[in-house]
Amino acid sequence: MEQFEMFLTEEQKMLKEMVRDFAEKEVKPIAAEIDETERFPEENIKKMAELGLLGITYPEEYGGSEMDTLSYAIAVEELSRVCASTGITLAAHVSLGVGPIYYFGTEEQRQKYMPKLCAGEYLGAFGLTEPNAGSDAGGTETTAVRDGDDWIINGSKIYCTNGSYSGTIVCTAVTDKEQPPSKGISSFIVERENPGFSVGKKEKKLGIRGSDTVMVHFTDCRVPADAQLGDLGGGFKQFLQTLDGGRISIGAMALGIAQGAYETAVQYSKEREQFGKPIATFQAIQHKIADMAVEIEAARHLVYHAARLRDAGKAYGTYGAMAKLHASEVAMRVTNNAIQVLGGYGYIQEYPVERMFRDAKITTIGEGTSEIQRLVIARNVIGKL
Ligand code: COS
Repeated sequence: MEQFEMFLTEEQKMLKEMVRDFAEKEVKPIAAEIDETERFPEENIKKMAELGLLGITYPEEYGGSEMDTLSYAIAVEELSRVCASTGITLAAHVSLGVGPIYYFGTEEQRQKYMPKLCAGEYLGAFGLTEPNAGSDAGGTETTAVRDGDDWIINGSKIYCTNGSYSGTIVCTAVTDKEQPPSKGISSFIVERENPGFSVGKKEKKLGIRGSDTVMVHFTDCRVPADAQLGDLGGGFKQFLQTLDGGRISIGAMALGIAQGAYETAVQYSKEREQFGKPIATFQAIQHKIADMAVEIEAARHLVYHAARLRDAGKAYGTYGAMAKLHASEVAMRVTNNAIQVLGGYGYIQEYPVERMFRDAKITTIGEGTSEIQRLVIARNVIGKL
């Protein structure tokens, strides 16, 4: 059924095979346990670094693997097929933790941080969302005030993925409150050793329970002038650009979750017998499986298309939003139907579909809710009125 593979390059096929192998051997066996115990799988982060996944899209000169966006999407898809917690950990690191440093950093900042981030010595995180600034991320209340050669940051960020384990957190803060958000917010690279930085409450979540989601606090957090990332006042556009790319990886995560649930449902339907024959022989089940297959293929086309647009240097923001919107909603429907195919067995932890159902939900929320994706798409389709 995996006919899309014929359009992958040899390098992309090899990458897919390598990540599938790693996911099956090292990630799948612990997926249920890290969900149950809410344990962050540090051991697998190290292994992903060894496989070159933590710097997958970044140049070799900074320790990266210099692969394309589609390869990255495939890696996140393959991990999420068995464990979405691991998929999102990689996506948050690559797109949100490392991306801003590579795309907006100076050569010195790249040299200082990227090799460590690509090698897994540091995990990367991103601090954007605040208690009062979610979809309206321009409502940022964290501030950064200049003090001699330093910046003093005050505020808190919530839902920070990888926050407890990160070496660096790229955070946004208001540097000029007289300006509108698009000119008054700046970005900073905060290191976990910077005085005044602390990790707060760990969230208890519906899904992706093996991923690390914490509050982080900046209390008179002192960072040097060269921690400022990109132009002063350029933080708002930086994070919108960062999210444009990140949304492709959340689409890939949703796609992987849907694929995993679908495969489980197909296999089960062939093995489970009721009324004297496999339930896969019943049209009621066949139609569910057909719908899942079509929706997953459509989602895959959108996700891969957005990735290919990015790789071709074309505008991809709208397609990234479409890919995330569609794939995340497909993940919800497919995991729901997969549970239905498995019946009572789907509802209990003996099979992975109940975990996948819970994990899917975050993909309709993180890196912009489905409502924000529709807003972004509509603005691009309709244009300014
Ligand atoms: N990339 C770069 N710049 C962008 C951009 C993009 N994708 N989209 C908009 N901009 C620019 C605009 O051109 C505008 O620039 P000027 O002020 O120079 O004209 C500026 O950014 C402000 O844009 P806009 O007026 O459209 O901002 P709004 O506040 O109306 O809306 C939305 C922005 C709602 C789209 C944005 O806040 C958003 O995506 N929110 C969701 C945030 C999110 O995903 N949070 C979850 C984070 S999980 S880590």
